[in-house]
Amino acid sequence: IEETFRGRLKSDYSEIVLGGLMNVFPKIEAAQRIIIIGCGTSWHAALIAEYMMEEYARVPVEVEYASEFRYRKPVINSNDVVILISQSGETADTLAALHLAKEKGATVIGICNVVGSTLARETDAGVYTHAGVEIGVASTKAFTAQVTVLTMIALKLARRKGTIDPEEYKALVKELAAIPEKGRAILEGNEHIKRIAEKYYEAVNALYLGRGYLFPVALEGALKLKEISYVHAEGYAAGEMKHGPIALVDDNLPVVVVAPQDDYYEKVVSNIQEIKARKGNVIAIVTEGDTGLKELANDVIEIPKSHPAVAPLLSVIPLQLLAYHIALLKGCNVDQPRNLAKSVTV
Ligand code: F1P
Repeated sequence: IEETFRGRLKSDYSEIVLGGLMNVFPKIEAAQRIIIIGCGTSWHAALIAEYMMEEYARVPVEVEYASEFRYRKPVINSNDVVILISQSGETADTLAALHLAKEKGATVIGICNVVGSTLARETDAGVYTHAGVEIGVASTKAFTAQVTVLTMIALKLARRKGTIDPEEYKALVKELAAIPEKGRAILEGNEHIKRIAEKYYEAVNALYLGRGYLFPVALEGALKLKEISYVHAEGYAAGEMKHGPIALVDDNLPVVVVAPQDDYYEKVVSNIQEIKARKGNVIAIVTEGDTGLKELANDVIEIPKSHPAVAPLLSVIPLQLLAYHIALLKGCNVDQPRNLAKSVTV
């Protein structure tokens, strides 16, 4: 987080971070549609961007798995802007999607972490996430950096299009600047998260739930657990629980619910009540000082209060730490999980 934000939020932060996009920004502004493509964690970052760009920049956004997009004969127009996200910049499916979009005349933009990677070289323009070297195979800080960059793009686009209230824009920029400090506060809760991991690491399944901007965070939390500790985990939009996953709930199932005090709070609390009524074990990610959920959930992890649109940047941190501690307790290699490669080049 430090690396991503260092010195970049002073003055007009977006001119500095998004410098590589300035030439294509008029095209982004004129786009009839933005298509955002990635794999795995990068796809989850794309989903958050969809929510944000549609809410604030009022532009239609589609999110696609690169592995589907490249094969499914999608409709691509020359006035589409296609944003490709990849930590490594070498993921084969993402590069194939890039080539397809380019062939159809769309403007192609890359967001990646590795300077000089194929994605960086072959896109029309792009942004480096500068998240430092990702040592572990499972993407973690790259996710935070991708979401940061996408948030900046969404806000800049909204500002230029005049679709965001100037006061809300200012408030969101401030919120973004406060993320590193709030992130540090969450990291200080590491020991507490470790103790929660000790309670649940023998579970064979886990469910992750979130709503709105925190639905993709639930997906990402589940993916991290799967990737590094080999526990079967599913992420769901909390409102979907009653359409299937609720059948899984019993006293053996840990359910991680991302439940800060936002507009969805009441609905999420009622989801938690439904889980508790079926004897599920709830680990809730809550806003600091939320005494109500402390009573209701089995365990809570507190995060500082934030604007809902930047909440993914904070709420993903305890989920990454939870997966990390569970993996260590199970004796897994957190940096080199079995069957996974840092760059999926085939
Ligand atoms: C995509 C990805 C990662 C995942 C793992 C396998 O990589 O699915 O999100 O954690 O490392 O590859 P990338 O295209 O973002 O480099």
